[in-house]
Amino acid sequence: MTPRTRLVFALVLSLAALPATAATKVFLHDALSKGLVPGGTDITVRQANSTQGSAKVTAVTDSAAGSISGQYFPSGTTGHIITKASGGTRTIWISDPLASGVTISGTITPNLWGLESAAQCNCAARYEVLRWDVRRGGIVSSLGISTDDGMSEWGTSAAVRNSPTLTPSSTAFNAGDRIVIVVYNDNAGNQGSNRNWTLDYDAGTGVDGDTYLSFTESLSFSPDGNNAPGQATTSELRLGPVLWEMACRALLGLAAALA
Ligand SMILES: [Ca+2]
Ligand SMILES: [Ca+2]
Repeated sequence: MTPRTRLVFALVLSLAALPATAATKVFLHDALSKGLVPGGTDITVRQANSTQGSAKVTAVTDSAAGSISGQYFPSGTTGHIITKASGGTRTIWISDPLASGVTISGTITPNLWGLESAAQCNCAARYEVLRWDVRRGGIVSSLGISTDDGMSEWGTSAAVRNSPTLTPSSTAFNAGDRIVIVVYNDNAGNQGSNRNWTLDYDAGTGVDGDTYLSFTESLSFSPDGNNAPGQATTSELRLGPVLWEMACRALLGLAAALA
């Protein structure tokens, strides 16, 4: 064996020794997240993690007539971000803090359960995945949003939708970062007015409401809690320049003494 062949052989062996990555289901729950997401109280932030739910709950979103596009976070346009109740508060999901750093780049597959109030609703959904940065204490980037008009219309009986999948922009998450999941209303054809559709979530395995996004990567989460960086108080902000000036003067004095 040449040294080069040995090197290739060793590389192949070391790659084979790496632990296999297992897909992770990130379930949507009804409980509110304990994490702080700046942006006011007009968006309810619910918990997401890899723990299976047990009892179905619902989020009901009113239809908006016509074609819906350009959904984005944190859109306040009626008929974009889904609501917990008809005409109610927008709701999104944020995961518990990631226990360790991970780069998310593999296919994200939805498993969303839902139904529409009437066939004339012509209602469907889109979803977006974003990164919440523990160092910044806020959402810093989007990994991508599922295709516009990409999901087939909900039926009037609850059923699951497993497409479209999302190919995320490869994004490095640090330990403590969180995965944000936003579900949007979308049209399937011309959305009819005065209808609504329901997302079922937080249920047990394989039943109506077993709603999650499946990530290619192996993800593990720390217990939830507010891990955002502390905010500087007004007095600290005022004291900052004074302390800086004192430090500069001390250094200048030291330099003068040493000269
Ligand atoms: Ca659309
Ligand atoms: Ca229809």
